Amino acid sequence: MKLLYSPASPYSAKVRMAARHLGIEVTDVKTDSSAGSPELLDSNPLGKIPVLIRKDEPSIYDSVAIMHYLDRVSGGKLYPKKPVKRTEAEVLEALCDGITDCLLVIVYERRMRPEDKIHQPWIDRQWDKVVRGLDYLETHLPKTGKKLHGGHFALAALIGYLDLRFNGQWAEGRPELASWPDIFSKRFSDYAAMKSAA
Ligand SMILES: N[C@@H](CCC(=O)N[C@@H](CS)C(=O)NCC(=O)O)C(=O)O
Repeated sequence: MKLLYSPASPYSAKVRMAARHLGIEVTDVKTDSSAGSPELLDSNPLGKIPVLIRKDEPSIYDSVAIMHYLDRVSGGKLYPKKPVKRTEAEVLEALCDGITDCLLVIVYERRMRPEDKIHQPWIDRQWDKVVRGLDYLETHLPKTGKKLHGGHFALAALIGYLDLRFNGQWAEGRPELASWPDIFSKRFSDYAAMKSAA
């Protein structure tokens, strides 16, 4: 299987870490989503990464569908079995991915628009969501024992992206969240190498 990804992409980091954790072999193919390569557009009409390309079978996107596929391939090792715990893990992933969505909206607003067209109230609205989400996480961190699940990888991907693009803007006043990567790294030693990077 091939994974179209980019080193900075937080959703790519989430699925790459999950695949590594599960021991599922995936060949990473660096892909610039803004270049709109035929391989990307043929495998995902949305032109977004990550995309998992399988031999003679349809490609899989988005990152949540890839996570659920990895869960099935691994025989159910990526999400808890008990329904209540599973829902908790899925909602944690949704929250972390949702915060990441807001961060990307901010990054794209600044990157894609000419300076005089950047709409600060829109950025502020997204940042308010980020602040509420991070404050919630500060007091509702998941138990991080031996068994990692999709929610942990989404949280790790989010923090990696915050460090990459919003360094110095999120950790202050959130000591639990800021130190969570140390706990996570003890359970997943490849974190430093696999989180979002420039
Ligand atoms: N909901 C999607 C979001 C994927 C996404 O937005 N990926 C970004 C890179 S991190 C992308 O490909 N952006 C290019 C674009 O939107 O055209 C997922 O979870 O996979």
